[in-house]
Amino acid sequence: MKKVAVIGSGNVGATAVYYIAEKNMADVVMVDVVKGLPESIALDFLHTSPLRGYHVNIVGVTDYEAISGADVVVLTAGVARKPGMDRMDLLKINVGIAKQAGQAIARYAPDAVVVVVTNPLDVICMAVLRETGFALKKVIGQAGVLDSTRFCYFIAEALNVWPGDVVAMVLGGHGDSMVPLKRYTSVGGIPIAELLDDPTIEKLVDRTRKGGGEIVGYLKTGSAYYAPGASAAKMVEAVIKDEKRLLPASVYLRGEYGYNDIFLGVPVVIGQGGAEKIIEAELDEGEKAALDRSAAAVQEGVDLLDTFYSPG
Ligand code: A3D
Repeated sequence: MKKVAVIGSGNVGATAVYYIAEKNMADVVMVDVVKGLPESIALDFLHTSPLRGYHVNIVGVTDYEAISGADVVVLTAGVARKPGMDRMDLLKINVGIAKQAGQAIARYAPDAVVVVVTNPLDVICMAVLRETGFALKKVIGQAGVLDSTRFCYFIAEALNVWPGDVVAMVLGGHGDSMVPLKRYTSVGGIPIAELLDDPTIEKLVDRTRKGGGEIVGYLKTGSAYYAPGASAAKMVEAVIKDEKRLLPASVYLRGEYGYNDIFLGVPVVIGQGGAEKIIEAELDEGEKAALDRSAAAVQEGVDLLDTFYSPG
């Protein structure tokens, strides 16, 4: 059995573990700073295994040492976005958490691939990369899988078709500046431009950009976790099973798409090595301009990171 460590046993962390267990993907170690929380959730999952037929081991701990030898580490520890709170407001708190987690990952799970979920996503990826000192392809941010599944769902709803038949690609930073690419979005292989008119597509694009905020608006005291947990689990599965899935994910760019020294959502092939290959899809002028705006928004966060955080 492979081993997955999930740091943060809150809503997203626990939901990711749920999907990992349901698919018998790997043994799981859940870590949290709140004593009793990971222990109780792990036990609850184990009680469920006879009912659901999974046979992975799940333990909950408050000691990072237990992540030793993990093949994949999922970082969900952090503070969730509250209404009125910008993603960047979370930066200071969550960078501190990412720093602690990054040091523990480097120490106890030096061969792991890290799937980052904690917000502000693209900036926390940078903090984790700096703190672990890992190879670039080993730190991958989960955002594009979630943003794409939301776009897919909205398209399926508009067309009244099977959601699994919609394939979408959402690039850029995880925020309002994300770039849903309608040219690379299709239903059963048919480009959406042939199925929906432009104003309708624009409405769905807009709803996708605000997808996280729509849920925060309802929940008031937290943010989405079923789709985020499932998205993280999908990336874990791609690594654990060396699936070579072509998914949008936030990776460190060195010249790809014209950007340097920044994490940004682009199409990548994910396998046991992590983000094994970055795919450079051709973008038209409008798409590139939108991606430029998104990269600039992420860069603002990285600049902020640099003002109060130094690696080491
Ligand atoms: P929540 O339910 O509050 O869980 C966070 C957990 O982290 C809590 O149980 C905390 O006790 C724990 N924690 C805090 N500090 C540490 C630490 N140092 N070590 C270990 N555990 C710690 O939040 P959530 O699960 O809803 O969200 C978790 C993070 O994911 C937040 O930053 C969200 O903004 C982010 N998120 C990102 C996406 C993306 O698509 C990128 C989607 C949804 C949530």
